[in-house]
Amino acid sequence: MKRLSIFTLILSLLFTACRTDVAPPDALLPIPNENQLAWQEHEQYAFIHFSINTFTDKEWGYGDEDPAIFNPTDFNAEQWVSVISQAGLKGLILTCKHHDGFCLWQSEYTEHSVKNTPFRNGKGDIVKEVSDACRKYGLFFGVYLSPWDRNSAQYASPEYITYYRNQLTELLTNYGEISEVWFDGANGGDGYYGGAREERLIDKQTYYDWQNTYTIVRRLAPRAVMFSDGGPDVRWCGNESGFIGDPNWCLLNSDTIYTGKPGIEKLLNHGSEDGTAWLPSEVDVSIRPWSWFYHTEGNDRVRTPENLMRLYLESVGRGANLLLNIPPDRRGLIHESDIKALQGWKQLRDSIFARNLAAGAKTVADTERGKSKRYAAANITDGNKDTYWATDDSIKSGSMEIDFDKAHKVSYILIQEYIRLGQRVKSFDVETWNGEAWLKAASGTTVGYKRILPVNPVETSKVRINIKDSRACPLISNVEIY
Ligand code: FUL
Repeated sequence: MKRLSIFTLILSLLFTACRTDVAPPDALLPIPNENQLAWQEHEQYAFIHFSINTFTDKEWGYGDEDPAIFNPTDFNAEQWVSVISQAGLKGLILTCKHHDGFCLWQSEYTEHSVKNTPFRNGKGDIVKEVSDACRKYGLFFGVYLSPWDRNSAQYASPEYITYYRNQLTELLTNYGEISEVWFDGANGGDGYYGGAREERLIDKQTYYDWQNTYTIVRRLAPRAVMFSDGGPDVRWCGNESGFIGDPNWCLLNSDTIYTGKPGIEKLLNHGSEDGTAWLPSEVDVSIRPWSWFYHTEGNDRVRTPENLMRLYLESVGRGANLLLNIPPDRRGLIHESDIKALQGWKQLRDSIFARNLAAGAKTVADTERGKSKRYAAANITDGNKDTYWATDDSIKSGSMEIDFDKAHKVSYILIQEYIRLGQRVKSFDVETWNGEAWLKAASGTTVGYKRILPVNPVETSKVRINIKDSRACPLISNVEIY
């Protein structure tokens, strides 16, 4: 009898130690949908500004440009896509129509397009060649269709909205899967407008009737995310200089936000902790500072690999995605200076992130949800994004210690939250072990999908991550140390 009860006690202790039946935390609303989750994993990708402006040296065409000047004699979509793919970028968004109204495809609804150019004797279709090349190289493809059209005689009238939707429909039906649709916030002003040459202002809040346009996108491209200043799926970061704020909440109260609303830059840059919509941010910035289109004089002002690395850390490294603009030149090729910068940046990333010291390291935490193995600290170093460390519902802080045994130089700490159940962490810090004591190495506010913190390079064998405050019990799915 006595032996039996000791046996039962040991069994029950063992059972408690390896419990796997503890219920997962409830989702903390708002949470991302599947499209937003897939989008977040794209992390960095290319923006391509290529159009009539490439041939006029302008940034914003007036809309009266003669299509005949569009003549990229060496155009090669595969060159673009292979350069982009070798730089480790996951996809490409193309300016199918910029503000000047010139279309890179054979739109049925206008003559202001590649139809009337010497390019491929007027039979060419840049959208087709680029989207085909993307598929061949395994990149996703997205479209930019400027809502503002300085060529169209109909702009500012209700008929233009039909025109815009017809063009969007062409792009979403004829070019395979579209992963992102980009709605620009620059709208209304002077232009050619079919010869009227006047100023046309629109009511940014009502003119486009965006909700009905969104419905078209949902129907024709069900897996695409839509970007604009305030979503509906991805929000602007509030600047064109290449950084998202710290904190960066993927949450926003988007009801009162509309594209082009003045004074919302700071809000977009940080999001809001109490936001009711899941609206992650995309950082759009050009590899050629201050120009979206190619200009010869920009050839020696392309960003350096180190500068691109900074952009990366201040976007992807703060839980946003990076949309890096790379404008092809008049030949129709990505210029050698941009290629060099992209290659240098890729090499930098490869050397920094070459060896993850946390992979398989001994990992413990001071608290684990229900003392269950299912939420153990080891989940943050197991390389599986679907497992995570969690605390009990009532606990909003906790420390994870990662011991990689031998001392190594540590320069970067990468942390990821399990955002499927909502963004939680509000504040954290990182310490390194000097053999006798823990020394603070860095601190931050939000984590979100991904946080990469540079630390002053230090020799250490152990790193401790302290979650200091969280909107609800913190859920950490991955930690990497470089
Ligand atoms: C802005 C536009 O006006 C620029 O020309 C560029 O396309 C940039 C990405 O968005 O609003």
